[in-house]
Amino acid sequence: MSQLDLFAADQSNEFEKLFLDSDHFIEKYHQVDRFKLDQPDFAALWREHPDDFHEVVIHGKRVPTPRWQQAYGKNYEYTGSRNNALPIHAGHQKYLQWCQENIHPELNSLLINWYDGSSKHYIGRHRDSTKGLVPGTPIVTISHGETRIFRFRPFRGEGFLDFPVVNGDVLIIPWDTNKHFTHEVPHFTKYTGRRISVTLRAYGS
Ligand SMILES: O=C(O)CCC(=O)C(=O)O
Repeated sequence: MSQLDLFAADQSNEFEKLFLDSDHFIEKYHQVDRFKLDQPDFAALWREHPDDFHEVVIHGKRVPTPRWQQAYGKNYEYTGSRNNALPIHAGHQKYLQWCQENIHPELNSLLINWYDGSSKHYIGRHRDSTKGLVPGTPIVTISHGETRIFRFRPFRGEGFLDFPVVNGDVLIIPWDTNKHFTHEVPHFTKYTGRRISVTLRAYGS
């Protein structure tokens, strides 16, 4: 599939609440127009990825993340590491404005992940660190580029549920869902394109 095909899908703006079990759910806005990046805008955002891979500490060893990652606005601290934030810039305002108006007014920081499918990039099973977050606030992930699978598993439980995330999708993980379910973006060999995710969180002052 060419990179162009990856941007071809264009349907609705519909909102869905998707239950993971009887008590926990995620929410999804499908293909929000302003987040369906065209190729030039995608390429411009792709060029912003850092040169180096961020490193986390696992069992005392420094391990590079299998994707590029950069925090903006507030440092993101997780897995023995801190992703030092760069300042939020004008290109980020559309994410903050839309998410504050439509999802939660306190969303104030971004973490961007760049996945190159041809390099087998992924993010492994985890729950988001809540250090410094305003209690009760949601985590929001916006997808650009190649469609990938977003997988949820019950924390310390069995089984999984998969949700495709396509160019322009906005996925909302409520606070309580992040407590009880892990999430991940696995790599499968069919993924050879590029995906960028923009995650918004609400940090207290
Ligand atoms: O790429 C995504 O959509 C998810 C990113 C994520 O889970 C994270 O950065 O913690």
